[in-house]
Amino acid sequence: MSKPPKIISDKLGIAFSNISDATMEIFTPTLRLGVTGLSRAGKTVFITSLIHNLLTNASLPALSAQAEGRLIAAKLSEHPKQTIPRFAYEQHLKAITDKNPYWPNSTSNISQIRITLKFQSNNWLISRFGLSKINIDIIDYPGEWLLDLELLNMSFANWSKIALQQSLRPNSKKHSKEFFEVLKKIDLNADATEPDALILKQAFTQYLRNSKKDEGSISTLLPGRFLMPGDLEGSPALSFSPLPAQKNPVKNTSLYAMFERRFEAYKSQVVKPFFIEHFAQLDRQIVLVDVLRSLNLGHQAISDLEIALEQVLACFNTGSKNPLMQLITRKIDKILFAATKADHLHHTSHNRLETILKRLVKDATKKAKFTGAQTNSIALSSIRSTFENEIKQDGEKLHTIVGYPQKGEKLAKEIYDGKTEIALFPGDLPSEVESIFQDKKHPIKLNFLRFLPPQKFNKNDNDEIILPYIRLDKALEFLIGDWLK
Ligand SMILES: Nc1nc2c(ncn2[C@@H]2O[C@H](COP(=O)(O)OP(=O)(O)O)[C@@H](O)[C@H]2O)c(=O)[nH]1
Ligand SMILES: [Mg+2]
Repeated sequence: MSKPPKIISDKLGIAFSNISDATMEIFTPTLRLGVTGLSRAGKTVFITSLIHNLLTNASLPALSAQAEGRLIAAKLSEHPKQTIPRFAYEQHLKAITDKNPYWPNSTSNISQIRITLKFQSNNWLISRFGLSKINIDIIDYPGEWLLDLELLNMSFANWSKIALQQSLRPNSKKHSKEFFEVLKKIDLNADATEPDALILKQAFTQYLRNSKKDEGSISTLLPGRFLMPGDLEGSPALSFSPLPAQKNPVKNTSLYAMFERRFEAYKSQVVKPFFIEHFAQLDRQIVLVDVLRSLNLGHQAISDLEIALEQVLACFNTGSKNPLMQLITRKIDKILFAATKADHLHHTSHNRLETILKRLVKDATKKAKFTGAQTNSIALSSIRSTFENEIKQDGEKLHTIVGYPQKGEKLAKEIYDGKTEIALFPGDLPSEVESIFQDKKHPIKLNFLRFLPPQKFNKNDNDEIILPYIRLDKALEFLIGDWLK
C-alpha cells in the first residue's frame, strides 16, 4: 500500500488542528474570577501584576502548576461578551514600568479581561489527550457596589432615617454640615425642580467623599454608585439624597416624592441588574482590603472596615434572607480576603498583618451569619515597591524598608518630593492583635507612607520585565490552583 503524499497529510493536519482549536474553544472551561475591594484597595495593581506574571511565566513557587513546570503557555484572548469595558492591562503596565514609574489612574467602573492558560494536567488520564486549556475571566468591580445589597431591603423613608442619623455621628458632623445647610433652604413639599435635586445630591455626595477621605470612614449605607458611579454619572437614578420624614401623604409632584421614585429606580435599575448580570456569574472571588490605611486612620476606621467586610460577606451568604439573593443562585465556592500593600511593612510584620485581617474577617463572618464558600485570608503585595534593610540606632537593630515615598507624603515635618529614596522604620504592628480592636483610648501609633512603584526592574531571559511581589503566588494557588490539576 502506498503512503499518502506527505504534503496532503500535512495540509490535513493543519486543517484538523484548526478545527480542533475552534471546537475546543466552545468546550474550554472558563473560571470567572471576581476582583473587588473598596476604591484604592489595590484592584488595578493586583490584576496587572497577576496577568503580567502569568504571561511572562514568572516564577510562582506557591502555584503548583507553575512550580511543577506544567504551565505551558498563557495569552490574552478576546472576550466573547463585548459590552463590558476591557481591563486596560497594557496601559496600566506601561504606567508602572515607565521611565518615571507611576501608579495607574483610579478607575470607577467594572471591566474584564480573559487570559487563556495551556497546561499539562497531572491527571494521567487527562494528560494522555495532550495539553489542557482554561480561560480565566477576571472581573474588576468596585466593592462599593456590593454594599448596595442592603438597600434592597429598605424603603426610601427607612434609608433616609439611617443615612441622616449616620451623618450626625461625631466624626461625620463636620463633613455633613454643608449638606444640612442646603437642605434647610429647600422646601421639600414644593414642586420638585431639577436644580434643587442636583444641589442636594451634590452636597450629599461631597459629604460622603470628604468623610471617606479624612476619616477613612465609609458610611456603609451609601448608595455605592454615589462614590463609584461607573457610567451612570449624572443620570437621574443617581440624583437623590436622604430627606427627613414628611407628613403623609406627600404631593406627587414634590421633591420628596421625586426622590422616593429615584431611590426605587436605583434599586431596580442599577443594583439588581448588577447582581443578576455580573455578580451571580462569578465562580471565585478575591476581596482586597487596605488594612494598613485603616490602621493609619485609627479605631473608627477599623470598626467601619469591619462593618463593610460584614456587608461584603453578606452578599456571598448562601443562607441570605435577602429576597434578591434567594432568587439568584451563586456558584462562588472560594473567597480570598487579601490585605494589600504588605511591602509597606518589614516582612517580620507580615504575619501580624495577616492575623489582623483574619480577626476582622472572623468577626464579620460571625456577624453576617455567613454560610457558603470556603474563605481564607492572606497579606500580599501585588508589586513590591520597597526592599528591606537594617540600621543600628542607639545600639538597637531596626528593620527598615527602603523606597521612594510618593510626592506629597508626610512624615514628621518632612514632605517628600517623589524623587528621594529613604530608609524608613515603619514601626511594628502590635503583637497583641486585640489591642487594635479593644484599646480604644490609646490611638494606634502607626505611620505607613505610600511608595512609588519600583524605580528599576530586573528582566528575565526574554528581556521581559519581572514584577516583584509578595505572596501573589499563594493567592493564585488558592484561587485557581485546583483548576490546573
Ligand atoms: N507599595 C504598593 N502600593 C500599592 C500596591 N498595590 C496598590 N498600591 C497603591 O494603592 C493605590 C491604589 O491601587 P489601585 O490598584 O489603583 O486600587 P483600586 O482602586 O482598587 O483599583 C495605588 O495607586 C498604589 O499607590 C502594592 O502592591 N504595593
Ligand atoms: Mg481600579
